Amino acid sequence: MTDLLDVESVPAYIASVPELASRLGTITEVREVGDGNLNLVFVVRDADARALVLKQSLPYVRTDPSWPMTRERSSREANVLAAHQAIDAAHVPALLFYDQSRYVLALEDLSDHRVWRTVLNERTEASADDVHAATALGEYIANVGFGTSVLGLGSAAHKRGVATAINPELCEITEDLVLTEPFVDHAHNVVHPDNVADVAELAGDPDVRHAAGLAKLAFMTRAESLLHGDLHTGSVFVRFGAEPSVRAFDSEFGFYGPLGFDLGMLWGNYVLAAARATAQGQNARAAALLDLGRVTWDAFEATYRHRWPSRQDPRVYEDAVLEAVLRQAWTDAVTYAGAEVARRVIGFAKVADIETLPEAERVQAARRALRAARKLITHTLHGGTAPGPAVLTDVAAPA
Ligand code: SR1
Ligand code: MG
Repeated sequence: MTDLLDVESVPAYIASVPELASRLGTITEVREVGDGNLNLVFVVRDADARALVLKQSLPYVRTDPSWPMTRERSSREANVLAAHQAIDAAHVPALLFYDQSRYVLALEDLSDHRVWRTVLNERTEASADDVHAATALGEYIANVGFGTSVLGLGSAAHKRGVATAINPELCEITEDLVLTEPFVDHAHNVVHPDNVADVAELAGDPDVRHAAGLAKLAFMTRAESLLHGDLHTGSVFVRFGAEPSVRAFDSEFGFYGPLGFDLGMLWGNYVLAAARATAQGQNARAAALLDLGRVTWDAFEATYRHRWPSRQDPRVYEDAVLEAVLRQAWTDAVTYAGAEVARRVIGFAKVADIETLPEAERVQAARRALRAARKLITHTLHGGTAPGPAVLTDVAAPA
């Protein structure tokens, strides 16, 4: 018998779990809204308009049921959410309850938010709202990056955190899908025939593979901070207007890794959004999207510097160490941004930014994105090591 929920079984499930039943009255609406690659997601509402979200992991990839996937990812997401909530509650959905026996997370309902990628893809002009979101995310990355590190936690708590957050199966997906497959021949790699030469240009550059190898090694060995692990614009809920709110959700890929990884994932998705805008003839908007890289970096840097005086063990962690940490985060982020762009064009998990364009524009956008990816991945290898906040504008802008 399956324990997987569906719209019909959700009310009985909630009634059977006291921690959930106490939060809702008579249930009047259950909707399945999951649109990602992996999970079931239900929005549940009661007669008094109270609501919560249930997220349950499937034992396989939702978009490819022949691909088995550990359900323990739900426990890892619960762990990341709880840790991030303790440090920066404003920028994550509240975790209300976790049912380990059925791999169900109960989360704050954010139905009045929208997925940022969808909002970005609908826009035709640059928006100050996106600057707000990019700023909030820079603050989030710095808050949780510092707060879960040795500097924020001290030695023993950091080691416990690393042990608790181990996430081998989902890390391996990132190692494969983001940091390996786009740069080698692989069955997951499918592009439009007119982009085959563009992929060959990228994958044929020995510096690209060299940089990807170094980035993969860092991803697998540098347990610096408890990361979100999959911080693309489709993992961000936004609500703009009088009460703006920006929340990073879907942290099931979370683990202890390089501080610059989440920044790089996000930067890569700004580049993809810019490639779309350029292909649509929105050049000013494309420039504004690339400038979001600077915005996020500035907020990240300011927040990290603000937290620095609270660090553990300042005896040896002098201010020169702060500069080195920031420099390392920046150089890592540039490389990971390039890998994210490449894999979203070439590999298994493509993005609507490119895929929903009409054919000719899609080919154009993919070409621009792949050229940017190549420059970003190899930027550090080619000597671009100084933190320059305008990196996306400088490196990834269309030629
Ligand atoms: C098999 S999972 C494919 C992708 O979906 C997730 O959102 C991650 O980005 C992962 O790489
Ligand atoms: Mg996801």
